[in-house]
Amino acid sequence: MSQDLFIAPDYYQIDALLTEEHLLVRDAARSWVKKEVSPVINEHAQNATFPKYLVKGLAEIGAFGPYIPETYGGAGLDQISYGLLMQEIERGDSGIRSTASVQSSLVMFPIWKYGSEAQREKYLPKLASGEFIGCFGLTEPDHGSNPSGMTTHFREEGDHYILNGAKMWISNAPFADVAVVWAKDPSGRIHGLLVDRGMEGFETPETHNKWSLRASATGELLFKDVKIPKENLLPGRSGLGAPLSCLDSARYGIAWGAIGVAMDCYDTALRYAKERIQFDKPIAGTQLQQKKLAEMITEITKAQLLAWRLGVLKNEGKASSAQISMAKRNNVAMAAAIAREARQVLGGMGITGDYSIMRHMMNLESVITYEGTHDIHLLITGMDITGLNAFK
Ligand code: TGC
Ligand code: FAD
Repeated sequence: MSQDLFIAPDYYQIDALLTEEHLLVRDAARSWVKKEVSPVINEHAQNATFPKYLVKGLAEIGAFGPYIPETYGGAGLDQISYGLLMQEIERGDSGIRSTASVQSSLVMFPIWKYGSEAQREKYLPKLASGEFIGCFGLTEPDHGSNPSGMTTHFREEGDHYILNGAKMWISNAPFADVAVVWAKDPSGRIHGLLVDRGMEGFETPETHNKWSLRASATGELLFKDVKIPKENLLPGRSGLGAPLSCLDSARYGIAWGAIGVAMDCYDTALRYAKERIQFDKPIAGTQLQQKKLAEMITEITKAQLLAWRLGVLKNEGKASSAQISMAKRNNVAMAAAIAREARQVLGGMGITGDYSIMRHMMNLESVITYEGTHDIHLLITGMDITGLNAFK
């Protein structure tokens, strides 16, 4: 990939709304991405390999459990710092951000919120340091948007539970040390179980042949009569609301992450348009390219303000699930539209791995689908404003 010359746009001086701590956290992540992610990411995406050696650095910048208390190894930061971290990491690559958001919001968060003290002490410090990698198993082959229909189930047998079923499309699955798995008890109630790698009957085959999120490892979780010690059940909450509350946290992070992608695409397109000469002048001097660039910075600015305000509400404990859905949906669609326009600004060069845009564009096809599809988030907003459920 060509040298990472990224300069972050801040058209409405949003930096002035951030604290010194926010800026420190963000700038450290920004430098780390420039130094460690940008030089290697194209090769990993081309080869469909996850750069596992980046895990240590992710832990060092506080990307694993940013808002988990320091007593459990987390960074003890607020929600805006968490968002800024996701923004910077996703500016590098959505797949790397996936690893961080799964680890933080979908693995550490449920263990912290719904786990026993023994589970917190056993898992959280190792997850925070990157010694352990986790994954989150909700989606099944026949139940994606509708996880309440899941068929993965467990029953009691002596001092153990016996778990059977299958999960699909699971980020980090092929190498995760621990999986947070959502399964039904005999009464049909959903619970979270901690399934450790190496448990007999538990397999994690990798999913190949992806055109998107290629630098992230995706896999299945297969359970055949897996014996789960009773102390591995998350005791603090059951029902679908438990996994959905984890999704709220991850979706919030994605709302920020998508801004990182959009900023990267805009910045690349702006620089290219100023340098590329056609018809004896920079293409940035043409009205058509200015329209693209002006619309990009307008949409980025709107998304930045949405994310920042959501962060404030989240810090105050006032952000609703529906508000999070709106921001995830809007910001990912915004980034996808910008990636597509920015790719065109670069002409033929835009399709090469010398620039990040096409990789971002392909990654966003996953981001717009996972953590609730674009349609599902619209229906959540629709239900919130009308009080009427259009899912079923
Ligand atoms: P519904 O009847 O509406 O709700 C069931 C219970 O859950 C509560 N609830 C929530 N709680 C917390 N946070 C939320 N966002 C919640 N939404 C609903 C609700 O109050 C109710 O509680 P209770 O106590 O009354 O039982 O459930 P439903 O079956 O009608 O489904 C609603 C729907 C469609 C919105 C939900 O199923 C949904 O969000 N579907 C999308 C599935 C999804 O997002 N899957 C993501 C899988 S994980 C993933 O993609 C990780 S990718 C990670 C990466 O690599 O970055
Ligand atoms: P479906 O639910 O089958 O949806 C297909 C289409 O139908 C979509 O366009 C959808 O919007 C639409 N649709 C569905 N229901 C309705 C409705 N009621 N009204 C109108 N339209 C509707 N899951 C995990 O549990 N953990 C992970 O770590 C994880 N990582 C992922 C990584 C990647 C790369 C990908 C691609 C997915 C990942 N997922 C993960 C799964 C992801 O959350 C699901 O793909 C997503 O929730 C959609 O489910 P589905 O693919 O089964 O699509």
